[in-house]
Amino acid sequence: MTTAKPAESPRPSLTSEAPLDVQRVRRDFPILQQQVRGRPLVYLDNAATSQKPHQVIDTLTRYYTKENSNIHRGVHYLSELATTKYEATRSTVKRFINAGEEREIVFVRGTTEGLNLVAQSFGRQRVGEGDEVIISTMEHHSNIVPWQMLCEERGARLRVIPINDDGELLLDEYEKLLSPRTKLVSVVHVSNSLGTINPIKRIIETAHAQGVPVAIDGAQAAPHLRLDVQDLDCDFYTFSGHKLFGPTGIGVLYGKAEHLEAMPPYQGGGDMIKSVTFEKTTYNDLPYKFEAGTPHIAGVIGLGAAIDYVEGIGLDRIGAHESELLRYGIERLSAIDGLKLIGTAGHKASILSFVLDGVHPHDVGSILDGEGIAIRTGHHCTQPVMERFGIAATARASLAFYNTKEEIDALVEGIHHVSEVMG
Ligand code: C6P
Repeated sequence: MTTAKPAESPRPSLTSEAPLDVQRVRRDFPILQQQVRGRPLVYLDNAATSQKPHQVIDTLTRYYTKENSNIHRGVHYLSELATTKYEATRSTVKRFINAGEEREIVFVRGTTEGLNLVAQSFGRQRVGEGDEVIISTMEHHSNIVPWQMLCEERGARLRVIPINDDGELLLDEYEKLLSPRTKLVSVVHVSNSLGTINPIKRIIETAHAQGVPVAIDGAQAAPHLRLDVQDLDCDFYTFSGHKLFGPTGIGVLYGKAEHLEAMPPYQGGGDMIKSVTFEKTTYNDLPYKFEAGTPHIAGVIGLGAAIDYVEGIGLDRIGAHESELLRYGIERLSAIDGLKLIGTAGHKASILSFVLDGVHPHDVGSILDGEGIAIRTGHHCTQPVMERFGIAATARASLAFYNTKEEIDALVEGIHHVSEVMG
C-alpha cells in the first residue's frame, strides 16, 4: 500500500476584521447566477444541501480530467498523485476540526453512515441487555434509527432528552436520565428543523463525569461553526461534505484513536486488511480499517477544496454574516400576521422554520417555488420534533453565508403572496 504523507499545514487564522463581501462570494457560485421559473434564484434550502463554489467544481473537473486513479494500490504516477491528494484532505480535515491525529479521521459517505458506523461497531461492542442509550427529542432520524436498531438487537433501551417550547434541551432532565445503565449519549450539535445550537461541551462533560462516551451529529454545525473536537472532548463527531459546500456522498467520522483502535471493522473488503487467508484476516491500521473498498476519491478531494474555500473566507466572518442574517430574518418573519416560528432558542443557527395559519407548509413551498424561492417543507426527517410541537410539518428557510438580506425580503414578500393566494 502506498500511503503518501502530506506535509502538515498550519491551521489558518480564522479571524478577520473586514466583513464578508457577499456579492463577491456569490460570484464563486455558478448556480446562484441563474434564473428559476423566470425569477432570480433565491436558494434558501442550505440545510438540505448547500451549493458548490467553482473552486470545488474545478477541483472535481481537474481530478477526473487529469488525476483519476485508484488510491493506495498503484505504484504508477496517477495512483500516487490521487493517493497524495486524498491523504492531503485527511490532513485538511484534521486541521479543520482540530483533531489530534490524522488516523482519527475516517472518510464515510456522510453523517448517516458516520452514525451507523458508531452504532454498529462501537455500540454493538458496548451496549448489552438492560443498557441504555441517550439521544434527544430533536434528533434527525439518522441519529434515532441506528440506535433503535441497536437497542432492539441488544435488548437495550433508548432514552430521550425532552425539549422546551423554544426547542431547547432540558438539561436537568438529561442529568436525571444518566445512570450506570447509560452506555452512550448521542446528540445533535445544531438542530436541522429548529436551528438550536446545543451546549454540547456541557453535555459531554456531564456524561464523561459518569464515564459515558458521547457521539455528536455535526451535520448542521460544520457549515456554520468553528469546530474543535479536542476542546469539546467528544468521543465521535460526524458531518457531511455536501452541506459544507462540498460534493455529495462524502463525509467525515472523527473518533478518538483509543476508541477506533478497539472497535471492530464496520465493513469488510479491500484496503481494510493487512493480510487475508481463508483461516484468518488481520485488519489494517487506522483509519484504513474503516475504509473498505474503493472510496469516493473525487469526493474526498472535492471536500478538501470546500474546506479550503470556507477557511479562506473565515468561519468567524461567516458566523458574523449569518448571525446578522438570522437576526434580520427572525425580525421580518415574526412581523408577519399568522406566522409562527418553530424553534426560538436563545442560541441558534441559520434556520427559520415556520408555520402559517391555515396554510399547509407544502402549499407555502410550492407557491414560493413559483417565485424562484427554494425552501424545504415537511418534517425534515425529525418527526418527533413535529410531534412535540403538535404539527405535521413546517416550512423551513435555511441560510448560508452567500445569502443576503434582499433574499430574506424576497422570502417575506413571497409569504405575503402565499397569504393572499390562500387567504
Ligand atoms: N438533513 C435536511 O434537510 P446525510 O443525509 O447523511 O448527509 O445527513 C443526515 C443528517 C443528519 N443529521 C442532521 C442534523 C441533518 O440535518 C441531516 C440531513 C437534511 O435537514 C436532509 S434530511
